[in-house]
Amino acid sequence: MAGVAPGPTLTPGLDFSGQSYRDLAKNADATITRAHEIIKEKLPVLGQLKALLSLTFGDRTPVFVDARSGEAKFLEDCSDEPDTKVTIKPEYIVQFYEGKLEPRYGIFKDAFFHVASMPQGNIPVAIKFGDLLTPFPPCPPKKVTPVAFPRLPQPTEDIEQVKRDIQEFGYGLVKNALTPSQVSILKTAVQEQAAGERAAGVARADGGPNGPNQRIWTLINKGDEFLDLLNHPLIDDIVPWFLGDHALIHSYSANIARPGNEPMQLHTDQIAIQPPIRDMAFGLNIMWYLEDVTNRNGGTRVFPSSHLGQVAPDDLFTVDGTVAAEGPSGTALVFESRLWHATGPNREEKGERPVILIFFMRSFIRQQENNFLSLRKDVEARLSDRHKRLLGFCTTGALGGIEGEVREGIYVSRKDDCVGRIRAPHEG
Ligand SMILES: O=C(O)CCC(=O)C(=O)O
Ligand SMILES: [Fe+2]
Repeated sequence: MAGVAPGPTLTPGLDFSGQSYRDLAKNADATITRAHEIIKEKLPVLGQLKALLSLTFGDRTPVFVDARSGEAKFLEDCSDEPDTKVTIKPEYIVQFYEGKLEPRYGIFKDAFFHVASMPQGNIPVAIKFGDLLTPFPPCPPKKVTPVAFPRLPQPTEDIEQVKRDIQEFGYGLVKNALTPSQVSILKTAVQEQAAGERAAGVARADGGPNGPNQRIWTLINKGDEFLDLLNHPLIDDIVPWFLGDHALIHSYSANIARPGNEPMQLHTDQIAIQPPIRDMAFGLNIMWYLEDVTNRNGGTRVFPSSHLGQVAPDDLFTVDGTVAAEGPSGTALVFESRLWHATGPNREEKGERPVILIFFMRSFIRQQENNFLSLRKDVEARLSDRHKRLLGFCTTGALGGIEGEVREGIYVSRKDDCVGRIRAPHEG
């Protein structure tokens, strides 16, 4: 358990604090030394950075990769102002090198919680640095032009065409997945919930410093409309086809993109999968359009066909070269989890782009939203077997049982009397 100290000893005699396999302080030094060695080994390719980069490991003074001209140099000291400053755990450098960590995830994941570790200056240089350390550096996705993509997916009611589009482009659009009256019911539910959460001070905002966008998480708890949407036959048609049996809801949210937002950081929905396996898709997102979704009002920006191969953008903070997945209200955008995409910028003066996202992952992946802990008891009492399966309250393939249950298809719920400590004298 990297970085988590042992808890207090509860049982006299079972204190392991005197035993150790490594000296943690020495280990940290050894990792930094290894990171330095890796960087030195990679200097011939790091020349491509064409920049001065500083690297700070924990509380150490920074070291530098000077790639401003010719072959890069490793410097312990440099008085010039770096183009890019990166604060990073040395083990990430080792993991990049071993192909165990995707550089985009590695470079930004800690910054999510500790702003101080956000790279500063020219951020694409930071990403490129990580890529150049990896065994298989990715290629940038193809930019959308009429020559590069003479055809792109269009909304269609032909589900077989949608499946072909998902395979070829990483996404497809199901036209009229919702009727106008279904759209109206769901849109009212989303908009009223959004207003309610704002009024109650529990709203989740993003999309730039002013947070114009609003995300409504854990829709399972937030109204019968959202329980009903899980009965949609598109789910039956497309999710098992793509993810095999027993896929689970990874997250169930609504996202409202409002004017003045900044586009989301480009990402794939499986960037947290480590090691970064890209020859398999782990998830599938179904996004239900509750409004006409356009290039101007925040339509999801995608790099078509970027789900295939070692592909990743150099710059996560521009949507140049992407295309918006446009469709009339009632459309369902179905996209697989390796596709590079982002919520688009809403450049309208007024109006909003509300959508619902049901994100499914294969049955063995830990869910983004912890349904077991977040599901309201009153909602749980009303769930159908189908809901329970989708949320992970049913055993599949020996997973998800309680008290050793491995039979297939057993519904489980929290038991307040699981077998605990019962000791009897041992005979024989
Ligand atoms: O709202 C959107 O357009 C996309 C949201 C998204 O990418 C996500 O939830 O992962
Ligand atoms: Fe996403």
